[in-house]
Amino acid sequence: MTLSPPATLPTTDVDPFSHEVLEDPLPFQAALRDAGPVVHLDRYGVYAMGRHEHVHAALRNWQGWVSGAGVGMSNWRYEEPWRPPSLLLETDPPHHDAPRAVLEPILSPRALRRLRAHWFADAEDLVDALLDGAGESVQLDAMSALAETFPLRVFPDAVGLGREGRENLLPYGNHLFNAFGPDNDLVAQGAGRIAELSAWVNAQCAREALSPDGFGARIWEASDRADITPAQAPLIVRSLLSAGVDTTVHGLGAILYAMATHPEQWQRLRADPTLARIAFDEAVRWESPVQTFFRVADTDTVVGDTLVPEGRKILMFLGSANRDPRRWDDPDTFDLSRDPSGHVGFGMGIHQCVGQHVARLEAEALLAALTRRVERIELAGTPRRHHNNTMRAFGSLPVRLTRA
Ligand code: OVM
Repeated sequence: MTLSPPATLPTTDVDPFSHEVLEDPLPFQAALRDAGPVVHLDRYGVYAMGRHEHVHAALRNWQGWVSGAGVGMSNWRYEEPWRPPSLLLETDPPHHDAPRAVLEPILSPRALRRLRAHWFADAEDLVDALLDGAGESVQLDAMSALAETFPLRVFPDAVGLGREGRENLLPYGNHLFNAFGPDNDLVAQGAGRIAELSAWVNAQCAREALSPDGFGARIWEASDRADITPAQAPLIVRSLLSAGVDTTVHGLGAILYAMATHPEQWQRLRADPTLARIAFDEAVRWESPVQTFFRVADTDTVVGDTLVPEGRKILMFLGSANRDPRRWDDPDTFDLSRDPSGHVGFGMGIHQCVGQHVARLEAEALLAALTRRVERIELAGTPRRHHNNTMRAFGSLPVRLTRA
């Protein structure tokens, strides 16, 4: 028996990284899913997957869909990476496994227990300060006042960073996530400062730059045990600074937007704050702060009736899989009654977000403080999207908080 050649290859000339699609990616993603399991993006000469079934399976198949040639559009078989590759995100087994095994216990729920009480208290202080002196209600930008402020208050301290230069973290991450996409205007916007920002980030990864009690120091201790080499340690610290800030900012933005637009779900959460974890995962499914990552076909691979040739890039639409009506009832509805597990907003398989417990703890702490003190959270203006080649994000989220 022979494999039949590809019978169909649906194509599109729509640019998923255009400002029009970044402003509202849902119509494009619906068309992508309906076109078939694999679609060719003519504009870039890459393939794409948008259905949950196929994205989920491909993310679990690390042998067939590899990360070592980069998980952005640039194919490192032919192009130089713009920075030294991540030892976690942009590698395959066996190289991937030691860094992953070192980082996983450092960010495990058990290891985070010592941070829990501090982070809950920090969230209460932040929310108190916002409501303090205000009357019955206060109007603010939930992105700058909450979604950015809270992670920047707790996460750099937990890593063990010094106090200088923390304002570099968000612009560095924003450019990094743009750089996974095509070389478009968004990448050009960040290019001017990236040398300076990278130099700062790289300097913070040195052992001497890190406090002795943070995640960074734990990574360096793994090199003392020879679980990783001393050359690997700073790159693993860099992963924390790369993946740990913008993602949680926009994850918190997602849950705050969900709550501001679903008052009945907010009351449900206030009545039962133990729903905070489900609420955050449902927000990650619904908004998918990380929208996409690429893989490369390790060998000629047939998906559905389409052949993806060996060595070619394929774009996994996490956000589309998380809104696929073939997998989810009423996928566009934000609903605390659903079981969001199985969403691919944190990825899936061996690369699945190693920091997800950190993100969940941040969300839990902030939601606990807000549910206790805030009776109503409502939009007080039109939210403004922030366009990024990889992230679904808000630039501003005007809300009114009414005291409990
Ligand atoms: C890394 C890295 C950077 C960006 C994202 C990411 C979502 C990882 O440097 O390891 O995972």
